[in-house]
Amino acid sequence: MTELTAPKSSVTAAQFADEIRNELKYTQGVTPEQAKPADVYVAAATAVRKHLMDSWMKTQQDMINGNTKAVGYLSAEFLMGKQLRNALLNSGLTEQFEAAVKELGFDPQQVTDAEYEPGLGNGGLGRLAACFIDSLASLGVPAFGYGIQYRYGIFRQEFDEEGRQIERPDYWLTNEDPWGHIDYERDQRVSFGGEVVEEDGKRVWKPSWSVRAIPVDYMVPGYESGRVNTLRLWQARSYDEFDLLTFNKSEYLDAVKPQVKAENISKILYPEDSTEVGKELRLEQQYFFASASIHDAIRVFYPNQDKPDLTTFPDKICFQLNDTHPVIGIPELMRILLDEYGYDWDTAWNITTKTFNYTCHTLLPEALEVWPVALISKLLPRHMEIINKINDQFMHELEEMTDDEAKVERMRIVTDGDTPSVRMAYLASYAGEHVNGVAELHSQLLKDVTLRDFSDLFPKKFTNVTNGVTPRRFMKLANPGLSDLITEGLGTDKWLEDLELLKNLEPLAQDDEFVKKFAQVKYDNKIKFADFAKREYGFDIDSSTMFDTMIKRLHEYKRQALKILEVIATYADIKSGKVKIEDVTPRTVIFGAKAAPGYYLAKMTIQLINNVAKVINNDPDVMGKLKVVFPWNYNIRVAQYLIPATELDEQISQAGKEASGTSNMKFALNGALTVGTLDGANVEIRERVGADNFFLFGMTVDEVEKMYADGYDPAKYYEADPRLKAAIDMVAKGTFSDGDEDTYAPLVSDWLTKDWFMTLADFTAYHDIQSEIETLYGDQLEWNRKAIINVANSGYFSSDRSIEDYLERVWMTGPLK
Ligand code: GLS
Repeated sequence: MTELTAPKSSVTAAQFADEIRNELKYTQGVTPEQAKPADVYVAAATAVRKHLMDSWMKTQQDMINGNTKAVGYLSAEFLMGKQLRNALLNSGLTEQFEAAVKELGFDPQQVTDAEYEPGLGNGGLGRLAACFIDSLASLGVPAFGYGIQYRYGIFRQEFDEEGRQIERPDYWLTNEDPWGHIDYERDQRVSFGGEVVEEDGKRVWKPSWSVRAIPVDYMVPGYESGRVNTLRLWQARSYDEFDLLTFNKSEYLDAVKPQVKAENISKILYPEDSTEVGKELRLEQQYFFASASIHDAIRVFYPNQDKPDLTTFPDKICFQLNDTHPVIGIPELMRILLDEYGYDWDTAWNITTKTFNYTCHTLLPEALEVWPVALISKLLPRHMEIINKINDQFMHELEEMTDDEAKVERMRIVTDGDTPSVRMAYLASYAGEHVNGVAELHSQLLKDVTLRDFSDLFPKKFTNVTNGVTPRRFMKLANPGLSDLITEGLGTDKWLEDLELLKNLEPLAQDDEFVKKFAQVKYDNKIKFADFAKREYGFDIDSSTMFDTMIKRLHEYKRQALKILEVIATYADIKSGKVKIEDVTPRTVIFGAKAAPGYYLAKMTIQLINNVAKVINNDPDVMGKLKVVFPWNYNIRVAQYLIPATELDEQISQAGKEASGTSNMKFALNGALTVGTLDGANVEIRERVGADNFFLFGMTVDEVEKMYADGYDPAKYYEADPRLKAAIDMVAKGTFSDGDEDTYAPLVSDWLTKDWFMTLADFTAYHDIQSEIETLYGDQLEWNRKAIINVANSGYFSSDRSIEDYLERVWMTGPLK
């Protein structure tokens, strides 16, 4: 239907087939006849990488020689997804790949399926980092992503017979990783422990152990920009592989202890999302990648210089702290400047405060990291001294600025008390040049509540950058049908670089022919998802039902419980005859969610959803009308099938808890309608697509606050709404646990006595909006018109726009000249 959107590479399909043959022979040592799809995948990936090599090297050269400040995006997570399709798209080799692989006798789908998806992130925060580095490269901005190459990513989720979540290790690196280039020559030493001593009037850190940080480089090709940036992920290795002395004493296991200790640092991604994990190893990880990355930036920008003039450092690069995880980089840069390069405190402070910016990604107080002073002192004693000095300086400044002693006390970076601790968000808010939230509402709440004292005293620091998503992966790759239709409708494919062009689709929402084509694309995507779900999970899904989807980490504040209680109540309505079966809009309710392994209620909710699915899906009374499916191990690949197929998107968190959300943007761009609360970026989506094209329900932030203040009693809501009561009673009485009343007792008790996120209080409103949804769904032309209006007005949510906002409001830099 359309021409290729990627730049045409001059390579022909036949040449590309030869390149693949060559790689098969010289890299894998197999003939095309012996090759498996996985071999062809590795060969194709290696070939694509070679195509990108010149641009990659040139981008690095231009960055070092040029006068454009670079961005270092420091993030503990990069949830990249599969790379091959994206690299092909951005290097203009998609068609050649398809033809070459077929010529070699393989199915392109099987070849791309052979790629194992790395799971180096938990959810939205890690995926955002991946979208941002795609946009930085696409806009031609010189940038590094800096993070950790975890040996094990987020756990692989399975469900057992009882529907419980089982966590299995994710051995992604035991498969070939053709994208990562390990660079032993550009390693860094990262040290820990020991003590600080006074030598010649100077504080000198004598660490007790060190690890070797080895960079693994991933190319990040921009879309149609000719630029290829770098994602540099650090791997921890030991300097002392082996202690021969211990070995010779026959203490074999002890002999490898130092190696194990060092390599543990990059072993595993903490499977937590928006929750505090106060683990020593986690602090080691944070320091490990922050320290290696800062040293690396100095190496890159001051090559072969013993005594570089680091007062120019903030002109070369600025670091974005993606949440509090890399904030230990602040005292680390201070230490490097003071101890390694001999700058005085004021000069070092001046450089440091011009270098860092901080993005906060949460509103949950427990997710703002706080490290005990004792732990930092043990692992990083010199850093603790520096943090104390920063705190003292800050307290002095505050005393000059305000007479409000209580406020000064509240703002301490290093707290007193039983367990003196360092508040990393406060350290970042003081030392960072800018602080931003990730959606309008979130940034406002940061200023009004979470970081209020800071915003009062340093109002200029605070800004907002609303999140975004890359249209390349989440539209072009995930939804080729819609992409082609958009290109046809707009008469150009430039929208992939300038997503606001989607606005021009709006008039087409009144063109019935276009609306029907749009509906057909959606239907095709539903069939594609149903096929995928059958193939991979064995689910039977009826593509003529409404696809109603909730995908996100399982967390109480996100309120999967609200959705499943509504499903149960609907089931009860049908069973009791209260609702006539012929009046029910057939729905397939689809969940995707991992729960943190230690999060008891979240895991119980997963179990409940699975067992509700079991009961409902096997009940002939509701067959064809209501179905629940829960594909396990939700990841980016599943998302790329599911989002384009979804008609109704659930964004139903308690108002004031979801910082932004980014799946809401992906859904709107792929033509789903949202049912949601006024939370995170939902607010901005609704503003843009229009109140008539968004199903709003539930309490606002102010109403929630008032209810907390007045005292919230969930039992009142249980008593007041018979549907809610019936649903909870079914759970309590064992309908979904073979009659056992204990299975979900903790969940039921939490709902009835605590319900911190007010699921029960919003239940009735949530149900009421469902009838509106069903009425509209009954008129498919109208429904799809509204879906098109959603697509047309969501161009703002491109991560290209987010990056442009960062360039203007935070980084003060731009594309390479
Ligand atoms: C998160 C927030 O919970 C999301 O609302 C947000 O969209 C995302 C990216 O800004 O960051 N914070 C977090 O710790 N995990 C997230 O997904």
